[in-house]
This record gives sequence, C-alpha cells and structure tokens, in this order.
Amino acid sequence: MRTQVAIIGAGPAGLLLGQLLSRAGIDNVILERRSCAYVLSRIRAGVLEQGMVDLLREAGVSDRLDREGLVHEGVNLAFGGVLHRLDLKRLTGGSTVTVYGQTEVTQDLVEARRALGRPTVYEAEEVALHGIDTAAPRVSFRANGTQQELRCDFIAGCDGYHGVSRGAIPAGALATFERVYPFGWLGLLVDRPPAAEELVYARHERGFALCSMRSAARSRYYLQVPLEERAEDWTDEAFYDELRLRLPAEVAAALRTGPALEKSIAPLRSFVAEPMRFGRLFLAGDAAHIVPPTGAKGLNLAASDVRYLFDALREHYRDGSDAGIAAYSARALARVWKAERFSWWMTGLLHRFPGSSAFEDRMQQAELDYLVSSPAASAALAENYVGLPYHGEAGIGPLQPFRDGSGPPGR
Ligand code: RFL
Ligand code: PHB
Repeated sequence: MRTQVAIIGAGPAGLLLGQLLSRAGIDNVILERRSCAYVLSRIRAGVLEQGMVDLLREAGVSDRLDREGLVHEGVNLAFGGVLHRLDLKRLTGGSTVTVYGQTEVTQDLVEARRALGRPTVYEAEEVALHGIDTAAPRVSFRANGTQQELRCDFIAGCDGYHGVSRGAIPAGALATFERVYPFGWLGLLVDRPPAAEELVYARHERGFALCSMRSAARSRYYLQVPLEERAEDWTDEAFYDELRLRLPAEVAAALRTGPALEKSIAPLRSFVAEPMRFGRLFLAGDAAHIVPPTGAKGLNLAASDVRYLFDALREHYRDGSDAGIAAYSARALARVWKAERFSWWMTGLLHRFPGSSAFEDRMQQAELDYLVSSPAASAALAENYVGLPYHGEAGIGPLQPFRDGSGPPGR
C-alpha cells in the first residue's frame, strides 16, 4: 500500500489532519490501534478555543458545532466561598470559547472522513515506523490477521502520549521535559443541566473542583483527588457531597444530581518532547506534549499543531517549498510552551498541594484576589484562556532558537 501521508492515530489530531489533507487533495491513510467505537467512547475535553473552531470550519466539519456548540463569553473563579466572573469577551476585545465535547468533534470528523471515502484502518496492531530519516519512510502493521506495509512520503505521529511514534525518534535526538503532579482529577458526566451557566474553577481547602458541561442538559464535574484513589470507590452520592463542599453556596444549591454516565480518574502531567520533527516524521498533539487539564489546552494544542503541519505539507505538495516543514517544530513548540506555562500556572493557582505550607496557601489566596481585582491580571488570564494567536503576533517577544538550532520563524 502507498500513500502520501501516513497518519498514526485516529484521535482529534490525526482525524483533523486527515480531513484537511483530503480536502486539499493530499492522499492519506490513518492507522488506529483501537476500534472506532472505543475512540468515540472516550470522554475528554470540552472547551474549544476560537482558533480551533475556525480550523474546524475550514475543514468543513462545523455544521453541528455551529448549531450545538455553546459560546461562552465568560468564566468563573471561585474562592473563599465567593464566585468571581471574568468577562472573557470584554477582557480580550471580543474573544470567546465554545463548549463542544471532544467526543462530538471526533464523531463529526469520523463522519466527514467516511463521506470522503478516505481509508482508516482501525484495530491496527504492532504499528512500527521505519526509515523516518530517509526519503522513503514506511509503516508496518498487522490488520485482519495479515502483516502489511504502508509506504509514504511523510509520517504524522498523532498517536497520543502512549503511542509508538515518539519512541521511533533516536533517544539522542530527543529532549523531554516533564512534571508529574501529586494528584488526579476524578471526572463525572451526568445528564442534568449544569449548576452554573458558565464554567466554575473552584479553589478550596479540600481541593480543586470544576463545574463544566457538554450541553444545556449534560454536565461534567471534576474533583481533585489523591493519586491512589480509584473511581470505583466513589459512589455518585459521595462525589456530589464532596463537590458541594468545595463550591460557593449558590452554585452548590443549584447542583442537579443524577446517575453518572461515566466516572474516571485522570492523572495530571506536564510534558514536552523536542523537537517535534525528525526527518520525515512529525509529532502532533499529545504524542509530543501533555498539559494538565486545568487550562483546557490539550485538545486545542493538538489543533494548533495540526494547523502548522497542514500548512507545511500543503506548501510542500502545492508550492514545492519545504520552508514550512523546516519551521514546523519551532513554530509549534513556541505555542506549546506558552500553553504549558499557562496550564502549569493555573494548576498551581487552584489546587491543594500535599504538604503545602500556610505561606504557600496565603500566596494562592493573594494571587487569586489580585487576579479578580486587577484588570491587567484578569486580562492576562483571559487572553491565555481564550487561546493565544496561532502565529505569535500578539505581545510575544523574540523567541530563542531551540535545541535543534532551527528557531521559530521571524515574526
Ligand atoms: P489522542 O486523543 O490520545 O489520540 C491518539 C490516538 O492514537 C491512538 N494510538 C495508536 N494508533 C496506532 N498505533 C499505535 N501504536 C497507537 N497508540 C495510540 C489512540 O488509540 C488514540 O485514538 O491524542 P490527540 O489526537 O493528540 O488529542 C489530544 C487530546 O485528546 C487531549 O489533549 C485532550 O483530551 C486533553 N484534555 C483537554 N483538552 C482541551 O483542550 N480542553 C479540555 O477541556 C480538556 N479536558 C483533557 C480534558 C484530557 C483529559 N484526560 C482524560 C486525559 C479532560 C480530561 C479528563
Ligand atoms: C471539560 O469539560 O471536560 C473540561 C473543561 C475545562 C477544563 C478541563 C476539562 O479546564
């Protein structure tokens, strides 16, 4: 089998790249380890930046998003029992976020791919990358009981944190940066209207809590829990009781409870691998970086990587220029690191860290107080939350070259 771009992974990064490439007439095949049903059953992100919404529109997969997505013009911080609303739209001069589940984005992309008749090999086993630093890379895999090989011009590693693509880069050529946080998030999905109209990020002595949603009728809640905790040990009642304790009284009173549709624990991690290209292999999305979910940035970073990668591949095939390919890693990383910083900072601001001192506790409170009382500080949070621009034009100084010496492109 031969294609132009072999894509590993049918998560949002792989599917979105495939969709953009297909519409630009660039041939691609997706190899996915799991079944389609499994991929669609994963409950993950829910908040889309404007840049991602625009990219989904460009990819021709925004009909349902435009109909059903909830545009949020504000977000709430809760601490000391009080709710503080940040007016994102006013603070950013017009930007908003859209609440639309990652599951829905994935579903829309799967349907669009089917309609275009592009191939996705689900349940591909033993996926292995070969010759990534040659002009003729290959991907070997087993599907339907037979060993197969996909020859291609480029490989896009969109296979998430636990995928095989990153591991295909020689260890000496890859630098990794990591922070593991000493707690996880226990998430619960329920078919009940949300407790608040907009998201609530709550800091509390008992730990962080988040009220999010998927629609006007479906809510998503999270609780900070110790890493050793198991989702099975939490009854729905215990979850709601703990959530109420961590929320301001008016939000707790508005909480509508019901049987959980899903309950799971996610660990929190910051991780970056540099560079994001080696030879003819590109990494995109969680394959290259992980953020703790506090800033709602993971899915959105996958989308910005795909934006840069699609532009680079289109330039290669349409214009015969490899400038975008050469710049891909540095361009993507420049945005990735800023989202890493924001997610790390939001995590530190809102969570209870085991063993934290009374001094650190007061620092969190003072920073939160400053955030909601200073227009400059509120604006800085808002600008990051709605998503920094894809091309680094706003308020970002000159960037240093990266380890691979390529550096980001000029501004
Ligand atoms: P994915 O979604 O992990 O998809 C990778 C795909 O690759 C497949 N795969 C392989 N295929 C072939 N061969 C192999 N060897 C393979 N190994 C793996 C996998 O089966 C999978 O289908 O990565 P992608 O596409 O980069 O997308 C990234 C996002 O999924 C992720 O960043 C977000 O979900 C993170 N995230 C959030 N991001 C946001 O922007 N906003 C949010 O509000 C938000 N909330 C969250 C989140 C992640 C969470 N969890 C569970 C980690 C909330 C949670 C709780
Ligand atoms: C979600 O709805 O799953 C969600 C929203 C905001 C976050 C993280 C997760 O920061």
